[in-house]
Amino acid sequence: MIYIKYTCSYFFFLFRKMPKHEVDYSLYLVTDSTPAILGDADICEVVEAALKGGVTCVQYRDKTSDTGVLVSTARKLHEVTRRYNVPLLVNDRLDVALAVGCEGVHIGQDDLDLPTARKILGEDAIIGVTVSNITEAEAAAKGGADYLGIGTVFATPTKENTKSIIGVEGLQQILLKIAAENWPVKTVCIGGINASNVSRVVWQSSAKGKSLDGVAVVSAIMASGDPEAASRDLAQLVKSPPAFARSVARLGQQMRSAQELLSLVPYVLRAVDSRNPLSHNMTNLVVQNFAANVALSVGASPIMANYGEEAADLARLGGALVINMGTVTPEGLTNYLKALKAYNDAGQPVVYDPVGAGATAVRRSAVKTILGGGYVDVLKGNQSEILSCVPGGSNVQQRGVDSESGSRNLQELGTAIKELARLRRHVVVMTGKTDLVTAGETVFAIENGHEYLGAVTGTGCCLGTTISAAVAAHPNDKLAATVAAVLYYGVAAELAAERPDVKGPGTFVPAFIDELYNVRKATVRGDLEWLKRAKVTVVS
Ligand code: 3NM
Repeated sequence: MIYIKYTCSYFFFLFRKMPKHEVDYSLYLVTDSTPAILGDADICEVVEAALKGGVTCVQYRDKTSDTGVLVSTARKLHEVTRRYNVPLLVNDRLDVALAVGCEGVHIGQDDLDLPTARKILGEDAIIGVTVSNITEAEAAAKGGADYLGIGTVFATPTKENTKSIIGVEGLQQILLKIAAENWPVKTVCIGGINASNVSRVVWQSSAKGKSLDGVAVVSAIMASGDPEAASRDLAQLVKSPPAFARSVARLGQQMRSAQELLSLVPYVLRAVDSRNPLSHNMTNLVVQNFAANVALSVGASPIMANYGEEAADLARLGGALVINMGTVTPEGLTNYLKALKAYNDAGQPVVYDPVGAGATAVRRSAVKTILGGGYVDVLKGNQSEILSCVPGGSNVQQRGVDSESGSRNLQELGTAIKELARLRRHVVVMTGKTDLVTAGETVFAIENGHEYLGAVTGTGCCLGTTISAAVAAHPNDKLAATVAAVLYYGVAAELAAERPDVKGPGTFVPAFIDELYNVRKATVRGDLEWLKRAKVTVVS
């Protein structure tokens, strides 16, 4: 054993040109020799093209070939990778890595254990470990793994027998733990990563100063007709923030006063009035007409388009998207994801209303799919809906789409939504008797509104439409835009309810639409009398 250890350390020392802590994991290629992925291409040619394009680390993964083939292929691959000064790791097979003298191995949870692998290969070898949860990550990090391959992020046909699909959220939870414990281990993620999602996944998963060191891909390069171009593209994208991140920078990084936000309200309303932004609603069957009329009253241009294929064209028009999953279906979910991606790619805002999020298993799963499938700028819902969006899943059981989750006080709720907003770097609106809004630092409480809002279906959904108009027109300060929208909506409801022609919820609806219109027009004229009703405070 000692003989092997010293021999191997010497071997690794001979061939590796850089210390292992300097390895660049940013674009990590995992090979696949199956006809479904590689086709009839030559693996060494594909890997060389990928290296030319910018791949920084290569793992030779072949689950089926005989040992002789594995060794001869690994040897050829190592000749190639050494010319590019890039490490070659072998999946699972320490014997093959030893025979070839490459830089290390990658082991899965069912492969040889990490302590034994380390004992055999020595300290200089690079050893990476597949992990899919915090327990596995902890064992690998404490056991001296050099990097973790975290996955499976998204379901992928490349590896169908994966243990669990963890999504961006699961990935982020592992990164958060690594940051909290200060483990010095490097990280890459794997599973379904490609040019269309890589920038988003890297950006969305980072938290509390911990970001991925890279991404691992198989099919995005190995199955590409042009592996060099595909690698060049990915190498660029992995280092580029996604389009939507441009306007997120200001969010939640500082304490802000209620007075400051109140002073911005007229600007937000006037911006909506003058820009007449598109409010693209993918909303439920119940509120389509109401939402379109609210959009018109607040000064937006509504389009009720539920077909995802249209979204790329619509996203270019400078508006915002509302995803309201009030009547979710599998087809609807596919359409939401397409639209979400289109608005993210265009850098245009998205408001997500997880209607009934805690009510059924289908809806809980839809929340995960949507929040893992893209970035939402504003998450808006009632208490149970928002608490159901907390990572790890709150066990709030919601009765219908309207029910509240109990009697938590404002401070507790404020803390919960602050955490959520920080984690996802978006605005959170929790509606209730008192509406709460935060971007992760200050929590604003807005007490305006009227009980009739709770007696008419769709008023919550239409608040999403109103927020979409505000964030589309005032995109560089989405917190101020959202607070303005919630306040404006609440005051318009008060004014409507006080009108002599309003006798109850039925007559309230047209009066409310009137008052949304009237308050906007008054604001444009410079009449800010309505703002004196504002009851906006900071939750300490
Ligand atoms: N390991 P693609 S997923 C090799 O979750 C591998 O540990 C995974 O392929 C894990 O980039 C995976 O084509 C396949 O989606 C990734």
